[in-house]
Amino acid sequence: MKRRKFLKNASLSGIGLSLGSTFANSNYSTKVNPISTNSDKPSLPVVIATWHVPNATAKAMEILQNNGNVLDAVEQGCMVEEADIKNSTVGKGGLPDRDGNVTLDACVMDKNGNCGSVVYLQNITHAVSVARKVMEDTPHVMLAGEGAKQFAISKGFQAENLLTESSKKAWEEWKIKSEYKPIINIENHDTIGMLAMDKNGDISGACTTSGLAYKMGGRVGDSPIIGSGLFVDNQVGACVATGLGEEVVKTVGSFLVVELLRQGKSPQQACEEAILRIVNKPNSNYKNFQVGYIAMNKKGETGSYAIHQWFSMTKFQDEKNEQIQSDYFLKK
Ligand code: SD4
Repeated sequence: MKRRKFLKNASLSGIGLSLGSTFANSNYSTKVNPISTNSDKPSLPVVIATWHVPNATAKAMEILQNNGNVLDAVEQGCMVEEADIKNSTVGKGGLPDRDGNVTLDACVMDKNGNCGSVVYLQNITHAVSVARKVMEDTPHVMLAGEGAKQFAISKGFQAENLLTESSKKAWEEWKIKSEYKPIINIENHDTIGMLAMDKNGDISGACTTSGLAYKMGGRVGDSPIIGSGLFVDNQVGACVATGLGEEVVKTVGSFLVVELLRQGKSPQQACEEAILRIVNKPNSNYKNFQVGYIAMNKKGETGSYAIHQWFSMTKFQDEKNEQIQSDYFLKK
């Protein structure tokens, strides 16, 4: 089975840490994210997203090139992955918790600093769109569980079963041993976090995930937590995270990156410092988990950094929609 084969292929550190083996085993050419400099002024619009999601970035770019709204761009980009049942970490087809329930976390943040979020949402594929509705149509920032689901239904979202044949089979196989380890398992791509800047220089961001496979019932990760999984400050820049959410939450990662941008760090430097904040904690167990950040500053410069190899971002700019392998901390 694909997932099992993937785990078997895991080679990082010999500890079963599975990070983007697709990239490890493919002909994908290694291009480490360069540090942008002030001299080569990036052209706009620009879209970046965590992992290899060219269809998602293409959708977002299409909207921006047609002078669409930057929030529409990130929402609709993320919706591409939510609807893809082959993506086992987002929306329909996402791997369930240990009880077999698919529970989604998502958030959006716009150029005016408004935000909306849903946590522990069940039966609705487009969690990112529900998060946007929370932002736009309620006085709140965050809705959870049954309340979030009922709100979505009241807004016309269809309730459906998000557990596909294949995710059900994977869960049933997992149940045989029922071993939960805080491992980040990535097949083709993962949680999608997306940041975009339109041609006027305005930024929005979105993030959506089914969270960690076989998590405890009720578990919520970093992805829907404003400041942890995502933060946008249209004056300064934006950041979105992927990986072991608990570690991102403990360092309020995305907010940290944006504050480092505010201090004048480049997106690359800011992502690196936020990763160091995790690995330099006393007794950090960082060899056993992955965290990756992507960031963008107000000039449209971008950066990314992760703890382990094989994190990548997809970047669409200047007609080029390319996968850029991220630099990383743990070098042998
Ligand atoms: C979470 N950060 O729920 C998400 C999962 C993820 O790579 O990004 N996995 O913790």
